[in-house]
Amino acid sequence: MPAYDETNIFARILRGEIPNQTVLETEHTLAFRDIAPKAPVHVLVIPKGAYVSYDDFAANASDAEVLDFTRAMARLTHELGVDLDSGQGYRVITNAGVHGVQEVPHFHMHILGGRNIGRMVD
Ligand code: DGP
Repeated sequence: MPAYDETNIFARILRGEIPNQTVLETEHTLAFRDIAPKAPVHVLVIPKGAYVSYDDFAANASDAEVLDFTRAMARLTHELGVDLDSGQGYRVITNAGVHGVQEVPHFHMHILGGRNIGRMVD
């Protein structure tokens, strides 16, 4: 696992050095609007802990962090109005490393919705 880069943009957001449009904050998790939204709903969900990628987070975060993050994701789909009860739906993706074309090396999930996202994987 590459060393965590404390200067990455999401670390700076977590330190309050860069503003963001927060949609949810819990003990271990922050969710905010993507700066370049690809859909009407495009929210990034990040753990507050220093994890580079999904596999880093899933392997090394505490149970409390993983549960908090997972429950925050569920709460967000509901509060953003894209959960299945809304009749809409959504896509969750995470990009990791070179082949995943990860831009920011702090683990994050994208929640995309508000339009038909189309198929990416057949
Ligand atoms: P990726 O690492 O490839 O999953 O993409 C990172 C995403 O982060 C991309 O959709 C744009 C977004 N992003 C980059 N810089 C900022 C920023 O300063 N603020 C916000 N809100 N989003 C950002």
